[in-house]
Amino acid sequence: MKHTINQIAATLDQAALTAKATQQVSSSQEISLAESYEIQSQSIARRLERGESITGFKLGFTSKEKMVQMGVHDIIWGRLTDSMHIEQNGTLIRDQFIHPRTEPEIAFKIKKRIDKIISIEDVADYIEAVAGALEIIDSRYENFKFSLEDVIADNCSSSGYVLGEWLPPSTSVQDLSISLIINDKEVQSGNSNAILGNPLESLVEISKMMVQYNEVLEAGSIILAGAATAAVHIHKEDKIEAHFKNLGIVKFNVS
Ligand code: OOG
Ligand code: MG
Repeated sequence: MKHTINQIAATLDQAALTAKATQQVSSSQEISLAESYEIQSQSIARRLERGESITGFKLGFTSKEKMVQMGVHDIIWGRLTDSMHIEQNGTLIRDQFIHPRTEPEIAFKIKKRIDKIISIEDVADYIEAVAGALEIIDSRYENFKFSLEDVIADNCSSSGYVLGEWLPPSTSVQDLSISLIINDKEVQSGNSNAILGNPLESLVEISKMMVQYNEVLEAGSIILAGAATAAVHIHKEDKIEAHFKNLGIVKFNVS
């Protein structure tokens, strides 16, 4: 049976809320790209009705490493809310997630409203601060498997984020070594230029997508540029760290 946009949004929201995986939408019906973003919007609206607020946006599949890991090859965007924020050195409760993974990210804080397409030359005018970050992704689909439309509908697996210290916008985010360390062992390493050749390009890309989907980036919004490495599963009692050249260390623990 074909489900409505509203029903699919409710199912995905419930899957996140109860930490129980659901079937891929694409296993039972076809949805268009526009419909998948509409499902995302409606499922996030349910969070907003429960009192959450939007803190920013994330990009996905901005690096070859992530495209190869997940088999999806288009840039996508999702929404971040305040309830997804985990304090630096804070604790993530494993049982509130289905099959969580983490990945190092670069974060930007937006200085002034972006409501048009910006070019790489203009990007610096819009950045208030930069930071290292860790994203927690937790696909609401069984086996962490999805099509492009599935993952967009599922808010691009967004589940949590930890921010490092905010640094001045003059801090270079290009050509930075990045290392993901779990329980004192390096499990992934990469370079920030894996993100679109230059992580600043993520702001150009998000500005294009915001215009396309009639959204705006308000001053103070957080943007996650997308991971430069594959994501790694996390488990109870894990101690997670990301080390970035120039941006310092970002950490959280799992209980
Ligand atoms: C989708 C989210 C992709 C990234 O940084 O590329 C993403 C997923 O991998 O589940 O967050
Ligand atoms: Mg990510």
